[in-house]
Amino acid sequence: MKLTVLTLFPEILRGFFESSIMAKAVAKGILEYELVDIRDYATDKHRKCDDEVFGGGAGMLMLPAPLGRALEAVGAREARTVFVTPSGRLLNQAYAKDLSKETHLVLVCGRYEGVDQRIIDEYVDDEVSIGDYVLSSGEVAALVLVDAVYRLVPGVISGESLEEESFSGPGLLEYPQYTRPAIYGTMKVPEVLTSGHHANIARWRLKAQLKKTLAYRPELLATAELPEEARRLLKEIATEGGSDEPYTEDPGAAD
Ligand code: 6GU
Repeated sequence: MKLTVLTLFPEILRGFFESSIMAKAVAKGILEYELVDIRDYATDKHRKCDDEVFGGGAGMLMLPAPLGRALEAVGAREARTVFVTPSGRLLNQAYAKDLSKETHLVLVCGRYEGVDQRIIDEYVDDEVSIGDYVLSSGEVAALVLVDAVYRLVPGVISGESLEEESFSGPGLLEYPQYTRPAIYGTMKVPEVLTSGHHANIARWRLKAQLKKTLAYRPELLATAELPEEARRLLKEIATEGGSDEPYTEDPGAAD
């Protein structure tokens, strides 16, 4: 996959693209990237890239001409082109998976109040937001999108790590995990996890996933593909009584 990011602040992105997993994927030839400074496509001596909004309103818009030239130069018409903006569709795992199948993905980072609509009409396939909150920097949102997408490109990370994580599998949040030491200060690792009893461990983990999902993301339970065992565990959790407290896992609850 080739990733092209158009931005007024390439230096915000550079460190991420040069960091470990990304750099390995690039070295392996799985990924290729280019960071394009939109300002390099401005033609006046001030390299102006923004102007006031027709019709009035606060803030500045990105000018169509420099951005249009940048998009032409990177071959955006032949690529999947995504504008990163708080007024786009919400990013989720399925959409990231979809983008990970592209051979050339072009991301446009918005700054100021946004970009001239004619650029969106002419070049942009999708407008994507990373969540219902406002960031001052579209580059930060673009990095989130890049990270969600590139790691799903085959060969970037191991398939096993991909399969076990939240939002693949049955659609539950991940269970808590522990490593050495088994006793840290006064806190003990749930005994079942050191028992070597694989069926009990699997049941404890599923129950912990259900509890955590109930506490933080109950709406996921409506669409999760749950094994039969999960239905029984949900009833068990219900009889144990709910709590309004922040999520805590009772060690050994499924013993
Ligand atoms: Cl894509 N950009 C900005 N500036 N803020 C956001 C966003 C994007 N997604 C959520 N908030």
